[in-house]
Amino acid sequence: MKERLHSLQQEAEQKVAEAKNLADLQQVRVSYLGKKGPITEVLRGMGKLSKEERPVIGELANKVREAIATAIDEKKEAFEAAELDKKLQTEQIDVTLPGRPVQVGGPHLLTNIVTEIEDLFIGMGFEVREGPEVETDYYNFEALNLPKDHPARDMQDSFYITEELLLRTHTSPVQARTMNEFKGNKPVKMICPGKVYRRDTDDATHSHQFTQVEGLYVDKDVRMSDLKGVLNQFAKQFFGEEREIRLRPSFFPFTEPSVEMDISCKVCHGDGCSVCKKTGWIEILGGGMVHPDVLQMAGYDPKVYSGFAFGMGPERIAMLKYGIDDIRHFYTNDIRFLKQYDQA
Ligand code: 2U9
Repeated sequence: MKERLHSLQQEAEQKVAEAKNLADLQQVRVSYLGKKGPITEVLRGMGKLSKEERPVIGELANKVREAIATAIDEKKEAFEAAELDKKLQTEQIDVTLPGRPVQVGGPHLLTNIVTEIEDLFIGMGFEVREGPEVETDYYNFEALNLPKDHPARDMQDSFYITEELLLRTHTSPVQARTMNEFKGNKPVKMICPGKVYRRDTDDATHSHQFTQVEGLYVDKDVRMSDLKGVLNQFAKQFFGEEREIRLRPSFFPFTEPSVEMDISCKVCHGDGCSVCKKTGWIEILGGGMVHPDVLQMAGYDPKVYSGFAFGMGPERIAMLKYGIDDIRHFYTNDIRFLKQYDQA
């Protein structure tokens, strides 16, 4: 029995030494240490042994089993270590390689234009205020002297949500709301930048969604000359000291009198070229004196208070400043277009 156990140990150790992989090792474990293996068989046959032999053989069988198990475990560890080594070799990371550049975003061209406009007006004492993009019919139209039968209120021109709610078609309701909030007894000096929506078919010069910056100054004794002074200052700071402005009569329902402002063409300096369509002037914004009915509706007594208002489209201003020929470039987000104006 002793010899049988010793030769089993030798045999098993030989098989372990010959094992080429983990599967071979498992095979050795099953055939020598498994329930149907020779060691178990020896232990089962212990009953047939004499009293004296039993503990001796039992101890030896346990030792042999442990020796085989240890041999298998050691070989298994060696296989695993070799496997890990191989992995570390093949998956080695070269920490000296330069990293992939991280794509850093920057503010959109329109954001930069609006910020620049805001800074100029803040410098002239205007406050920046914002309001809701979903507006009531009252603040979007009624309070701005656009009565129920006005053509601008046509369902075809605006995005109505319900009979009473729509996507604002201009930022003017923010001014109307501010005047209401100030209850007709303190001056308003504000600009409101923001998104506006109109039911238009998109093309090179039209977009169903665009941005506006509008301004309002209401106080005692505000005159047209104040409007001209503020807009002249803005035009020179934004477009360049050499630019001249001119005001032409116009019409808006919320201002009376109303004007449109042109700046002199920087390409031909007023001589006439293709940029200014041979006029020497380029239209950049509209404005006027706030209509007395608009003041009245917002709670300001038109006999005591007067005001000027103006509005401009940052897309148009950016197009003029950078020679951009299609308004859709602002909204299609072609990274090659946007990168040209990335100041980050
Ligand atoms: C109140 C009173 C008056 C805002 C004004 C304009 C003239 C104007 C357009 C220019 C191009 C909008 O971006 S655009 O499409 N705007 O010409 N906007 S006066 O007048 C107001 C606003 C609010 C309470």
